[in-house]
Amino acid sequence: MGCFSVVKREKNSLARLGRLKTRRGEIETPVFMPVGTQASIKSLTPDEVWDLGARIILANTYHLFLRPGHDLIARLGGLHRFMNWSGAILTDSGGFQVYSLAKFRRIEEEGVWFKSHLDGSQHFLSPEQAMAVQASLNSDIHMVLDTCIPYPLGREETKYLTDLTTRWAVRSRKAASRESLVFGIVQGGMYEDLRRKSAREIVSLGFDGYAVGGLSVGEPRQLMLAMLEVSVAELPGDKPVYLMGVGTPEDIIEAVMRGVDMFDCVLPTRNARRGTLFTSEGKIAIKRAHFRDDPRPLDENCSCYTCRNFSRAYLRHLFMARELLAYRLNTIHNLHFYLELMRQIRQAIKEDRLGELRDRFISKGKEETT
Ligand code: PRF
Ligand code: ZN
Repeated sequence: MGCFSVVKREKNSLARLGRLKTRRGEIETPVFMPVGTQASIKSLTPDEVWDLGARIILANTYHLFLRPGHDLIARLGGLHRFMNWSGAILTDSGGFQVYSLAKFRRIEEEGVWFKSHLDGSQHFLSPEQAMAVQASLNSDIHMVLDTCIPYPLGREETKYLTDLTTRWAVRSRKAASRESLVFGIVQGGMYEDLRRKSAREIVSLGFDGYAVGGLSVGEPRQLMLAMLEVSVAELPGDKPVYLMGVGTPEDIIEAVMRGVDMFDCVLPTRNARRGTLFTSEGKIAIKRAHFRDDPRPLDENCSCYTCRNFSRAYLRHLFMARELLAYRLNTIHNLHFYLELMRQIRQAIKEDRLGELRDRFISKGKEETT
């Protein structure tokens, strides 16, 4: 039965080392899932993503439902075959994207009406349909349809949307495909008691894993961590915990220390395309003039393809000239940085030294390096 086993718990925090079993292989946790919204990790081939060490990626139901359509992907053999990715795929349900992207949305008990951000066409997504779309895509981990609770939001509205998310989770559980893993999502906004209630009710439905949603939506970092703590405290210790859409390297370490096993975030890939690069000395804005004739690699301590082969001066030139290679080289580096961070986190858990790793990152994360 168990798709997840905890291999080791860190002595000084709630961090754990785990193994997540999916149909597409076993995944070591804590893990970072690169974001492949439209069935592509932007600018990279699946082989490149694999060679960077990624074994699970995230794709979006919302986007693939609208374009090219899940039926088309199903006819072509499912998402793995369509995009030629043989690792695992987790699909987000569309809940969050409807709220962040759609031009118009109306939430009803049955589901959510929305207008496509692409062409304004009107669609309806119910909890059952979100599961059916993910079954068509044939992803390995399906997320239930949830509601997105903006920050800030009053208690009454937050309670309504949180309870609706629970009612949708009941329906999703019934509609779930047998072959894939299905994760429930905890909401509750920024209210401790609603978070606890949400977590208890979602847990009572018995999912393969649990996501903490509705965080990193503009709230102060300390509040995010506090809400994460109360949510995780209600979750079973033997199931994977996934913090959706988070975050910076520092956020990831803090969340691992609070018991989180899985992460996804657009930060490494999106920042790469905007010329913001993560290094062991902090972040670099590659467009800055003082990199114009800098012969050094982006990061002296990085072993990625980009750092082994190119200077900051060349990367700055590519970026300023908007050469397509800039996006590729920057994405390779930033994803390598995140995947390497996760390897360091797993090693630190083995050695009970996660606190040391955090302290190193906190001093480096703040300022831009020169
Ligand atoms: N729900 C879903 N996807 C998400 C979120 C959520 O709350 C977030 C919030 N950080 C990111 N992605 N379904
Ligand atoms: Zn590098």
